[in-house]
Amino acid sequence: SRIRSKVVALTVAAALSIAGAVALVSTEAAAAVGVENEGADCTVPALPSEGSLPTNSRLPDPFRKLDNTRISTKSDWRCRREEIKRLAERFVYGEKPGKPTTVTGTVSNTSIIVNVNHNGRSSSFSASVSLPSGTGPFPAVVVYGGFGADTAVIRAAGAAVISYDPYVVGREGTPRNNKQGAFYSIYGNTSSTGLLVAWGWGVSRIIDVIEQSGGNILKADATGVTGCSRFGKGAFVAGAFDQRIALTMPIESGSAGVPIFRGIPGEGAQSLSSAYGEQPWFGDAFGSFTGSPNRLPVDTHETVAMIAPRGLFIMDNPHIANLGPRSASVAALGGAEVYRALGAGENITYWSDVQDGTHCANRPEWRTPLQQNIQKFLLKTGNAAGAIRISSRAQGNLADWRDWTTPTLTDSTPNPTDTTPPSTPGTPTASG
Ligand code: MCU
Repeated sequence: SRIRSKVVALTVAAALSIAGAVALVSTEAAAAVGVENEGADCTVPALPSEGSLPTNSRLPDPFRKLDNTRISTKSDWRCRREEIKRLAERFVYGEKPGKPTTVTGTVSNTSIIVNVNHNGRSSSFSASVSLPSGTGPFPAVVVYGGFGADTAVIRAAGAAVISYDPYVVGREGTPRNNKQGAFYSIYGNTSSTGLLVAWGWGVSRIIDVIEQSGGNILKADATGVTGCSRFGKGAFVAGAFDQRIALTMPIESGSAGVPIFRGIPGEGAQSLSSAYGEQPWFGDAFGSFTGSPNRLPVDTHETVAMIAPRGLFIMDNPHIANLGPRSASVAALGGAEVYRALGAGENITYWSDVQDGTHCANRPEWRTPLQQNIQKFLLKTGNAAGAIRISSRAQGNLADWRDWTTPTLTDSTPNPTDTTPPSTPGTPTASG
């Protein structure tokens, strides 16, 4: 009987360790289930041709599908978002290719190395890592370039900082027909994709490497992105095009960033043709629209909406009209309607109520909301409500810009823990 109890004990121990191993495997699987683009499998009707686009001085209705019907459920949003993504790629930013055939690399306490192979071409780049104090694994914020973002507050809040040099992935100062950098080494120097998407592609490949790294140093499901000015444009677009990014934080992004394209001429912000010509930030196709933004079938309130329901903290400067802060507030208010319809109105913050007018200054007003956003979306320890704090110096009015209303989306997504059998079609229900 002593032997027997020992066998039982061993069996229990074995069963426990198998259960433990299974739990470990499924936890790892759960941490790696992030998908860059959840609507990749949606069937999208043919996009309108450039010549057929109507002129519309108001913001396009984010809830109206290409087939001209409006979505009615929250689960309809997934494929409507895909339509917006395709329109934004075709007419504004250029196409973001899917995950390359091979992505490998390493994560250490000090750096991330990314190696990409696709269609017989390869490229590599790296980014440096700076961990917060304490014990990992840590969430991380990818910080574009070296200015504007408050890296001390990010690390003090408990997230690592990944210092990312976007220029190694997409250089500035090149003509559109000879683009350079890791993205263009893979997809060609004449790719019509602009720098903002190329830079975002680099962030996506960093996340691929974090996912594959085993999660001992950095967590794969807790990545944020931020940057100021041209890197605010970049952070905004990166967050829109990768649904694994849990928190997007553009700072003072200006034209080609958050401000609605339709508002820029009236506000006197950097003109669209100036932004288009200054650097290949936009995709090449945007060149046909710099003088006629009213023909665009998408606007940036829908780039905001592509980020919904994920964390979004837009920081803006109301003191510099060149940055288009009024137009940026309209983009935030318009996009926030999609957040609200999805039941996630608390996940978006827009904050331009700041004193110092210096572009990309380190601002005390943003410290608390920055910390709260990191806690809520990256550490997952907080639940602070989002805030819309628009400076009275640069207050846009959404009502002037829309002719659509926000629908009440019914939630048709089945509750996975609900065991009641589905109702038979045609059977009347109590609610009628
Ligand atoms: C606001 O972002 C840009 C702006 O679009 C450019 O015209 C200017 O040259 O640079 C700004 C910037 O990136 O400043 C750091």
